Amino acid sequence: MKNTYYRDADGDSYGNPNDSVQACSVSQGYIDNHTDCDDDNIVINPDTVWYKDIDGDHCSDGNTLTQCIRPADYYLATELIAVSGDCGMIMQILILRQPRFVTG
Ligand SMILES: [Ca+2]
Ligand SMILES: [Ca+2]
Ligand SMILES: [Ca+2]
Repeated sequence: MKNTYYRDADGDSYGNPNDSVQACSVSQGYIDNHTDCDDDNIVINPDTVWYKDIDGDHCSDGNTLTQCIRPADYYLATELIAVSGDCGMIMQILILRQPRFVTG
């Protein structure tokens, strides 16, 4: 009895639904699942965590989605400066480090 195996070109262990073979056993470069939406990119798969950055300053507000297709206004961790805090913490630290001038 033959099974269907799917091409896993990028090696992320998720197969390409549009590229399958019928075989008795799994062969090199093929896998028994078909949930990779981008089989040319190892970092894009159904376990990919996307970080929300709606204002485009490369700092996420900490909201995430885990799915294959990139949602609108979401980015990979590697595309961002920070994955939480939305740069607010960084700005706050910078402000706190400023020398304080006593007035009055
Ligand atoms: Ca793949
Ligand atoms: Ca992939
Ligand atoms: Ca942001």
